[in-house]
Amino acid sequence: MTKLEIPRIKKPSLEVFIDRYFEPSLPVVIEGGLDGWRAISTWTPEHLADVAGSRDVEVTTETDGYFNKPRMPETMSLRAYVALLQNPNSSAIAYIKQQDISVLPELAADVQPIPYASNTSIRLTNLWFGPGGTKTPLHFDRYENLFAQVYGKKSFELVHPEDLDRTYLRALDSGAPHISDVRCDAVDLEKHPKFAGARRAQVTLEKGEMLFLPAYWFHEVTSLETSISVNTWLQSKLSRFTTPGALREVAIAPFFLPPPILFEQFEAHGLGALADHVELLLRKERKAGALLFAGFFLGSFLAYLGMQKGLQIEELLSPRTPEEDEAFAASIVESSPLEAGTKESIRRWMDASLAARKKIVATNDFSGIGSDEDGKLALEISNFIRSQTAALGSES
Ligand SMILES: O=C(O)CCC(=O)C(=O)O
Repeated sequence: MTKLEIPRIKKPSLEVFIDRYFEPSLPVVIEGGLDGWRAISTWTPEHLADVAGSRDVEVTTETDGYFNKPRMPETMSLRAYVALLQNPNSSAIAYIKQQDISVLPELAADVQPIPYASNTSIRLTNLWFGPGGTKTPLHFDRYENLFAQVYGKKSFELVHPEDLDRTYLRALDSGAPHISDVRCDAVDLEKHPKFAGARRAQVTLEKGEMLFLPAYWFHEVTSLETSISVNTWLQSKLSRFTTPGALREVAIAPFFLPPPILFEQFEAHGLGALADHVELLLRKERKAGALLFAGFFLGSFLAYLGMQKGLQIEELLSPRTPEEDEAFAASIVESSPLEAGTKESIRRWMDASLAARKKIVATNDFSGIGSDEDGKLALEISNFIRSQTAALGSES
């Protein structure tokens, strides 16, 4: 195992935070990061019950505290939850996890402003509140994470995002393909031998500290005592799309993500910038991933053409089999104003990219898949996308 050190720094300026940590995707603990928050001086379990006790929250329960199974949460008042937490006879571990804080306006007001969030868009702010012994399994998220520890302590086990092939993630069609079956605090090397080579870090987050956890870094999170945390997910940077976790998401994403929805970045960065990412992937020798990625943008381009002809987003996103996707794409291409030769190329690219997608979903693996031919096709698609972007630009 390679041990990574996560730096701890005292509140840096926004510029320093962005240049040294946010841009290069490096986790960091910011000491005193939450200094301005009212929550730091007021929040305790009892206080939350006092000010927002009548609000409903979602509570998930696990007998051993390891929250690695899909469970239906139970709805109860925050006051009832705090009573449960303080009942010495409770045997199971009940956790308010990933609770959208906007349903608790009395509390949301105490955690403002979100430090270091001003340069990018906030997706969601969540409350995590539970006893010692909760464990969130090793997984990644697609968003940049500003994780604030308001009360109690939590321990984070981190794994470098490029070590995805050592993390034994669940299958791509499992419904939870971002979750690993490795338990960092009790690694079973018989079952998970490749995890021995993973680059790992351990961080203990204390009250008043904030952890910046870049998108796609793996994390397993354990509460060391009664703990209240608030995390904010930010839209991830486009450059993160070349990490293996992002490719995994592309493999199972709906093919026709229309431009306004495509990670909400399509319009901001333009198709040309996305094409750069195909080239980056090819430089990293991820040929199958590059083909998949390029095919995905081709799908978005076709969605764009479809929307110009009056297709609605629901029609583009309605669940379809890969075969139906192909037929749908063919119909958009057919009725488009593109030249016959271009139409023929698009059909070939769609076939190749859908075949790569099927293969990756079936094997749950990118490594070792991807021929030079895949790389060539990815580049052709990317060049096409670039030329179309230029054409769109000159129209406006
Ligand atoms: O605090 C936890 O239990 C998990 C937090 C987490 O996974 C996250 O913020 O993404």
